[in-house]
Order: sequence, then structure tokens, then C-alpha cells
Amino acid sequence: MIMFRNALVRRPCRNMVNGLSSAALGRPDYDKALTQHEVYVQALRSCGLNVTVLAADEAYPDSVFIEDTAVLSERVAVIARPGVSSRLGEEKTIAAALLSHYPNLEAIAAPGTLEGGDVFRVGEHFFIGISGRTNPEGARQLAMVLKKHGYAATALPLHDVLHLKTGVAYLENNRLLACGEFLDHPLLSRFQIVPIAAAEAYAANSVWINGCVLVPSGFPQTRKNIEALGYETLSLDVSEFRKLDGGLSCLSLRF
Ligand code: CIR
Repeated sequence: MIMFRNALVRRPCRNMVNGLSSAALGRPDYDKALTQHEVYVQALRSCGLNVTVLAADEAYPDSVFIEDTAVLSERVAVIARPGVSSRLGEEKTIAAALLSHYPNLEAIAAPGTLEGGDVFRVGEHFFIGISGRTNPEGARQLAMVLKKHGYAATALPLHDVLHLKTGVAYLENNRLLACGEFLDHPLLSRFQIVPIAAAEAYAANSVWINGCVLVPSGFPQTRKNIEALGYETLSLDVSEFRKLDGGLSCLSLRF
């Protein structure tokens, strides 16, 4: 079981109201987003994490979704390469912030694209989603770097959601929260699937942190199901980030 000690987050920028979205839930309210972000940071701290808050980056409307800019593990940090033009470049300042923790950074290079939201980890094994943002070349490069550092990697094509972690969350103990196309995916058959109903699909982007599971508020059945398995949960309102297709995992890099 991985225990996290640190998290990196980035404050939302005013320009977030112009972020990418397919949600049709309206524009985010910036002040509300700031408050929700502060509560999120407190929640990470209450899970025992030492949280570094990076300054807002107005040049990139989606920069609050910092998870997409890197893939972190004990032995290596890989700087991602966003698969959409408005986010390309967002990863540069993350490299600078990670240098104090990881003296040797690796990076995905063109023509590869890779976003951290497409990667989840199960012990020494990483699953890499091939999505609209992560291309096969990006996944191949990441798998190569991970293997060089002793990890295993499996690529997993997805079709219906933005990122792999839009639809799954690993809860440790061989349990995988999943919905939609991931409910009976052959590459995920080794896991005990904790199913999420379509009506609560957004709650598939929950996050296990050191024994506690952060769950977006407004999805009571998912929260109940997770608690019934013996987990402590923390419910957090991230409505303003949901309007930009983002969720709990996207808002931090945990390591
Ligand atoms: C985007 O489209 O890139 C952002 N609006 C949302 C990114 C969400 N990140 C994630 O799921 N890891």
C-alpha cells in the first residue's frame, strides 16, 4: 500500500471561467471555486499530506487540474505532455516545482501526448489510458520510463470518458471503483469492482489517500457503498470544477 506524504496543488486562476468543458453545467463561479479549493487543500492536510500550493497561472485556464501535468512515483517523476493545445506548456512550471523532490525528471516528448488523469497505480503496476488526450506514443514512452525504474505498465484504451480516472479510482485492497465502460473491462478483471451507477458516474473520480477516501458531495449511494467496505470518507463540494469536467483527483499531484 502506498502512503503519500506530499501533495502539489495549483490555485485556480481567474481565467478558469474559460476552461475546457463538455459538461453543459454553466460557467464556474471563481470565488466559489477558490473557497472549494481551500477546503480541498485542508482535506489533503487532514489526510496527513504536506501540501505545497503553487501560484495561479493565468496563462492556462485549466491549470488548476495539476494532476494532468505529471506522473509521480517513489523512483521517478515524469513530466506529461498535454494532448490539447490550450494546455500544452502548463507542465513547464511543474517541472520546476518538482525539482526539489526529484533531481532527475523524465519527460514525455513529441509526438507523444500524455495527461496524468489517464494514469492510475496499483502497487508497482501502472495502468495508462489511451484517450482523446493520451496517445499510444505517449503511453509507450511512459511505459518505457516506468519499466526502466522497475515498474510494470499496461495500456488500456478508453472510449467514453475524458480520462481513465474519470471512470475508475483504485481504493487499494484490490478494489476498484468503476463505472460505464470499466465495469467489465477484460484488463481490469483481476480487481474487485465496486460498481457506480450511471446516475452517480461523477463520483467514480474519488481519491484514496492514506486510508481515507475523498468523495465528491452529492453522490450519497457511492459514499455509502465505500463506507460499507470499511473506509473512512470525506465528502467535498467540487461543483465549480465539475463544470470544467474536472474532479477530486485532478486537483492535486500526490506523492
Ligand atoms: C480539461 O479538459 O483538460 C479540463 N477542463 C479538465 C481536466 C480534468 N482532469 C482530469 O480529469 N485529470
